[in-house]
Amino acid sequence: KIPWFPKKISDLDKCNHLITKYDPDLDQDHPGFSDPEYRKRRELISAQAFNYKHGDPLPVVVYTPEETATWREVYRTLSSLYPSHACRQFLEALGQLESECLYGEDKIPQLGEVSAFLKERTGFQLRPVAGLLSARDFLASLAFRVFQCTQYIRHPSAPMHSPEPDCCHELLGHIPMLADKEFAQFSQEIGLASLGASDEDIEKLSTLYWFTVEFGLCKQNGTVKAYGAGLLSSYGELLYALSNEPQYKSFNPAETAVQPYQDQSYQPVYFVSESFEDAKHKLRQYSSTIQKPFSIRYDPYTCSMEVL
Ligand code: H2B
Ligand code: FE
Repeated sequence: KIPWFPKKISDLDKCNHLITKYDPDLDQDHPGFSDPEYRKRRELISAQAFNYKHGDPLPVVVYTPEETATWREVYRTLSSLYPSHACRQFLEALGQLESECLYGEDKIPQLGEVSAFLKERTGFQLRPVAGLLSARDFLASLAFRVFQCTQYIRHPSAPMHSPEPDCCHELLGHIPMLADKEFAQFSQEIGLASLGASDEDIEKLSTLYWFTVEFGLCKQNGTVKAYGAGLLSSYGELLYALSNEPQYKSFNPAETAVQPYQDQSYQPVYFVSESFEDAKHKLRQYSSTIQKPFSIRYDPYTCSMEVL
């Protein structure tokens, strides 16, 4: 039996299954667990995401001075590392976002503006999400060039670390990369491969996503740079990944898809791609080995899947 999957972009309204791991209401180790005010704030922002339907304007969050101060600290600290540690595509997009005044340390960018920026460049658009989504739902949205974005910010007691995705991770880690054409295509193809896939294949595609979109490294002019959002939004791990401590392997989907990963500490191994183009070709080859009783094509005119 083929698992249900979205056939048109508005079906993403049904891809809203959250995973409660790292939820500040349930996880005692979350830095916001014993802060009722923080949890109340999170609830308000979550409610906006829960009520969102495809086609609605993206919710605006009026951030407090304290939230903006957290953003400023994260932005400043990470920005100091980007010129030496981030890949060219990331630096280019971040430069554009800054020169268009969408990004800066004094204001947390609003999803609506950022979504319009991406749409012009790669056709990616954003939708708000209340927290960590199931891998199946998260990957399915990528197939439609939709990126699910959290809007709350991490707890002020731990500005340099968040156990779950937050707006610093999405805006600094993911958004600049999604403005690159090759990378956008790579992301969409992981999504397309996931539609109707078995649970085991979803697990493998999640692992691939983890070691590329979240923690990937790539070669550039003979040196290794970061393109993964988990790295580009974590000062500590960005330094670590590009130090001589961790092990490097070259990106090879069949091997990468079964590599055990860490979501509580730094990765034991990082995968290095030759280029996004090369990664995309290898991924395509890998996807064709996933057994499915149908084939699929995305029709960008109607934003729907053609199932053959
Ligand atoms: N949900 C959200 N909201 N953001 C993510 O970055 C994310 C997710 N990543 N769910 C997914 C899971 C990823 O870890 C893979 C696909 O499992
Ligand atoms: Fe992420």
